[in-house]
Amino acid sequence: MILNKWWQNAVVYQVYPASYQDSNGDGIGDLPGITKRLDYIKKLGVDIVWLSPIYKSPQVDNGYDISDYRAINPDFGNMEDFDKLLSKAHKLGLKIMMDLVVNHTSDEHKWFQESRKGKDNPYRDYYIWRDGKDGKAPNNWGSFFTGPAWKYDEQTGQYYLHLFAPQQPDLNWENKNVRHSVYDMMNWWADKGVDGFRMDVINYISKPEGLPDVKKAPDELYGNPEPVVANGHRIHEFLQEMNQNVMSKHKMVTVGEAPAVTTDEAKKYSNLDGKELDMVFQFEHVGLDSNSNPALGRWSDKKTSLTDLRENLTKWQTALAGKAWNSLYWNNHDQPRVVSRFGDDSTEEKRVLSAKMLATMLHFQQGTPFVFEGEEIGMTNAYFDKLSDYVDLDSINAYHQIVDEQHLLDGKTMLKYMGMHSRDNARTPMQWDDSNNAGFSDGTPWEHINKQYKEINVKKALTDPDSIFYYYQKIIKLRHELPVMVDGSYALVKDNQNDPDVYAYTRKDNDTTLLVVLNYTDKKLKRHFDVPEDAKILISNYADSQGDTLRPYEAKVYQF
Ligand code: ISL
Ligand code: CA
Repeated sequence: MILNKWWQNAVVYQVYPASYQDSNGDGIGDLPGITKRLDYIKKLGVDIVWLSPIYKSPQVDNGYDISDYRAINPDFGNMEDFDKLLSKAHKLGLKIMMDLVVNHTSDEHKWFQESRKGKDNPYRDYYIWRDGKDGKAPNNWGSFFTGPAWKYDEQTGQYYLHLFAPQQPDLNWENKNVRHSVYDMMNWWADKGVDGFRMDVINYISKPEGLPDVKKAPDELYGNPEPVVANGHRIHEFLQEMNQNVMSKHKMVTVGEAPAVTTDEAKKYSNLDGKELDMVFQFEHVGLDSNSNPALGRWSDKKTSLTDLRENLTKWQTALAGKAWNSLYWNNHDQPRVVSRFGDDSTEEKRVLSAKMLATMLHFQQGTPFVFEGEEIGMTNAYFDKLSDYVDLDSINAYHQIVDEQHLLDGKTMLKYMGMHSRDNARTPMQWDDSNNAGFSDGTPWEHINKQYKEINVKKALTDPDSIFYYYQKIIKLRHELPVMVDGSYALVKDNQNDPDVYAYTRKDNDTTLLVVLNYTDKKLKRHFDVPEDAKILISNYADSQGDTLRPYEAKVYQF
């Protein structure tokens, strides 16, 4: 296996700029705030900081709607603030990974402003315009944020495609000028010194020929275009072209967000030959708790079983081994908090134990781990109880469609599901201390602070040697020091591979074996594993090992 890439033993930390640290009291996190907190990030021990979008944007989708790729959103600061952030990060030995959102732009981007002016405008073909069919949209696709994926534009009497919000028109990647405009912009950032890109829904950029109708489930108002827009027929050609024009010219790391990616596709995207991307974010393990009714999508209160989770993680570990490189993640700005989702936040003790158990499960696998801000202190879901607490357009739209329009669920049930799956769960401001607004801002935060900030915050975590923070710090350090965590082969422990409660796997290279044992439940269990007498416990969330007895959420890693 080829293990010669600088990012293969790296750990990435994701910052959601609006929610990290406000420096000027306007209630919105900003670049000077992040710069101030870089020492904290360094202390955690990570290598790379991924910044969610900081570009100029009307913020309809919190920056995933970009109106100028070469300017900073004024709420976050200016280019000078960015340069300071970058240079301080580099001084500390941290790399900066930018978010690249090029499946779509904002409708306020100058390309779109031009494009909508007329059919013969030079930018017309930068976007996907079509005539209607019998007075209706060109096809039956629905937007991922509810409603149709097409918007009629009176000025020219045509519809444009928007897979996300109407203010996020899709770029037309069939157009060579679009592609090269994107490559130029990427090179511009790389020349400035950024170290990589996380590419938003990058596997959606090649749309199918003819934009055909798609199947629709009985309760669905529109068809889900994902099966035909994900991994489209020209996607590998586009990424290879991007690689030749951009990635091959700089030392950088790339990770592509790739919903609906299979392991076979992932082997092409993130092949070790380096012709396309370095890694992709797959979505299968965070889709196991989706609703069985496609019209309800991810809105459900299903708890993922260990059996399903283990089967899926194992599939990715096995399929990509020696061929491609995995990303490893529980959390990001779109996903609920891991400790509330796969763990247990019902008591303080269980929260801490299960957060560490889940960190162990993920970080000992092969791939590059991603930690989302607040995960390292075990931040929980926000558990908002009224609709007016939510700010994310995706959650609010979904509520209106499912409850008010389609009457598929009553309001109470939908709010319960939102408490478990809304993207707002990840986006509440970072909890720095127990002072007003959790030390995030002197003003009124743009999004409510999680009510638990007095118990769960950075200040408290840093004073407690047994905190989740120090557990993450230790695990990250181990990845840098122990080659087997990076290169070791993964295998399930045979006798235990169908155990509904305990997950046990090994990582092995020529010199070392690690045995990872994880109790996924809050019960005391007995399990026997054969380990040599001189095996040592490398890390555990309990102070001692009781051999075959596994206490609630116990995680331990034997080294021999
Ligand atoms: O958020 C989701 C459900 O958890 C996904 O369907 C999400 O919309 C999808 O993963 C794409 O996400 C990315 O692109 C979106 C943006 O809203 C997300 O924040 C971003 O991560 C459109 O740019
Ligand atoms: Ca601010």
